Amino acid sequence: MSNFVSVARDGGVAVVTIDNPPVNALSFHVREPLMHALVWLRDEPGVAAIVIACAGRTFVAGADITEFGKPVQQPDLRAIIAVLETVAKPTVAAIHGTALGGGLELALGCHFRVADAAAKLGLPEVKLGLLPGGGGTVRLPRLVGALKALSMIVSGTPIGAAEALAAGLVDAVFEGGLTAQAVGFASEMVDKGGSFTPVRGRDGRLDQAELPEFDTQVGELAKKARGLEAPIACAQSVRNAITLPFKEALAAERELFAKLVAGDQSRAQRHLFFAEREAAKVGAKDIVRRKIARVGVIGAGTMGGGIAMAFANGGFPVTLLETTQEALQRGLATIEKNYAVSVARGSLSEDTKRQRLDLFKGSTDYGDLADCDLIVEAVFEEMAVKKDVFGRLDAVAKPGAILATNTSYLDVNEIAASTSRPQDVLGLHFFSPANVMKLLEIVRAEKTAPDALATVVELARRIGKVPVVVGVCHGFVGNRMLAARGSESEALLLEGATPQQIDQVFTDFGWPMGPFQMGDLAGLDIGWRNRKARGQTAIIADTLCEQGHFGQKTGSGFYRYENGSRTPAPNPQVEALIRDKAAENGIAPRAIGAEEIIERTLYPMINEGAKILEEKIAARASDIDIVWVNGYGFPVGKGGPMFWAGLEGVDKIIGRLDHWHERTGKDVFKPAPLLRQVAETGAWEGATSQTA
Ligand code: 3H9
Repeated sequence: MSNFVSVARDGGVAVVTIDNPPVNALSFHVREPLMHALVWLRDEPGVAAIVIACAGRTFVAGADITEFGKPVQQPDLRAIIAVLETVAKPTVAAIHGTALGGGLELALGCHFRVADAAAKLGLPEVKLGLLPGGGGTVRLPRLVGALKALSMIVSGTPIGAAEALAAGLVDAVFEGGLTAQAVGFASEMVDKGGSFTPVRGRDGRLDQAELPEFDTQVGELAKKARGLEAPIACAQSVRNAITLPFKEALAAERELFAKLVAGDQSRAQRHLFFAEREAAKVGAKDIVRRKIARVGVIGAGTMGGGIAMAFANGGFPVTLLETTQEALQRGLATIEKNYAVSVARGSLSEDTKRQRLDLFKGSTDYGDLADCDLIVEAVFEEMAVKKDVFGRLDAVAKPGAILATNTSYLDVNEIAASTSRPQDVLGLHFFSPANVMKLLEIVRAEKTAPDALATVVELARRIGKVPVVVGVCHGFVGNRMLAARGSESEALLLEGATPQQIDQVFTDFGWPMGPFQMGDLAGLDIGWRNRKARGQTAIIADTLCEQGHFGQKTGSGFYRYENGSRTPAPNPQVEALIRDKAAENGIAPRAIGAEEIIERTLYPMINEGAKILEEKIAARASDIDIVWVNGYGFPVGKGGPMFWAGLEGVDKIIGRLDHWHERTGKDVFKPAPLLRQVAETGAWEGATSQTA
């Protein structure tokens, strides 16, 4: 029929195969022939049943995301599903790989769904700032009930075939030979005879009595949504499935979808979807990656233990090295405890826990690292200590082993130069807790070999991390911009803002917490130690630390935490301290508004991002967005700092930076030349290449 949709006959059953690599997205060039095929087969008397299957590695993974934001070319997915529902003969979706978004909605247009045992099914549109717009919110509840549909649609997390079978989403699960089994299933249905009710007509599982429970869950959800529109719209649409007739609920879904797809939040989240994939494209496709079979981790403290767990979770055997048996046993015990907590929470089975623990080999002898293909050190953050470790590694590691430093700030070129094999050295900046946090800054040093870099980028994705390659500078991308974001914190306090006021501006913006809550959580002593090492001071934070107030762990910091509570309460002593210090420094407090707080925290951060691009520490503005969304809680609905700068208006940002630069003379406010270029060209990428 076309290159993308073909039809074959197996007896009386017609098999329609979609073949649109890599993920069989429902692009216009698929929809058009698919529609023709369905209309033809519906009306073809010799065809007794229709199976919809896919070639390649997966069933349809959704609508074609690249088409969003452009005029819709008919037939759209809804029209195709409407035609499917006019077919009187049995229709069967044969699902392998993933049936996601519009893919699952297409399958919901069929009378039956059969799945390969390894298949996953879900409606992940919420992660793109959308709701399922092809009838998913009104058809799924008809099969699995409204509460199950709510949880699937609002989380966007796919479920496995067995769960889908138990929930009523699929009708049969097969191991291997899926298309043939689907044809067999369709023939059985033909033999059974009778009429087949489309999903839209099956109201049996919709239960008004579930509404109070449904609304309670939506209430909880609304509290967590942090300004995101899509989860709320998803919930509203599923609710409509219970309260409105099918047609009206479908029309309401369509309206909500149109609104979301045209909005900034979905644009931002779609940007992040492609940015994440772009960031992982490192090195030519034909670069031969090095083989990584065993990983070594040096240091079994919080960071080293977390890194070791991250690799074990990805299925890699890990040699964990410590200086003493005691420290090693302590580290291994913590790892075991962490896995036990996951088992207790129900997120890990006892079997998997045992399998993971079996992957660990503890040692206090550097010689035991000789069979490792990648060795990550997570020792004390001090150049002399790191160099000593790399000297030892140089002596024992096998040729071609990749040697990585987990540093947050140190010069990876200097560390590499302390070995005889700088081409094998790079930085792997994990974020704590390393077994949980997705972001991995991969630091490319001057002499890092392209194949070593490409190997770790691929490896990072295999262990579920989001990798971003960055260059060498103090703090790399994330921590360097964090410093710029915090550079005015103290000044804002002294001039009249309170910690809670600043934090409120951050949480209203969509951050999970503000900078002072964050400081209290991480421990104020960390920043204090860093400042002392660099000869820097911060009037308020230093005083708090001198008085022993390190944040949550001491019961007080910028906030009070009474009786072990983790909820920050305003701290009158801090407010008095701020007033005293302001008076000492001759600063008269004034009212400071939310706008000013944003201008003096987030604008310098964007400016620093522009400098990072100028210096080629990051390859693209979108890489910076990925760092901030995955490592620092920048709100996804705003697409990361550089994307948000576009929404905010780069012209406006420059104007205000100029203003604050004039007023304070501080470098953080001096607009980077690249920022001015972006204001002219309207795009980060074009402006970036001009400075190349
Ligand atoms: C939707 O369906 C809306 C409807 O409800 C309403 C309609 C009216 N479109 O991730 P990978 C590309 S919204 C276009 O690296 P994996 C991707 O960019 C959609 N392109 O592979 C990449 O390109 P490149 C709901 C897509 O094996 C390549 O495919 N569906 C799409 O790690 C490989 O992707 C979703 O949200 C797409 N839909 O993971 C599912 N999907 O090579 C989104 C992928 O040039 N997709 N590409 O960089 C996924 O979650 C993963 O891609 C998947 C495979 C799990 C399928």
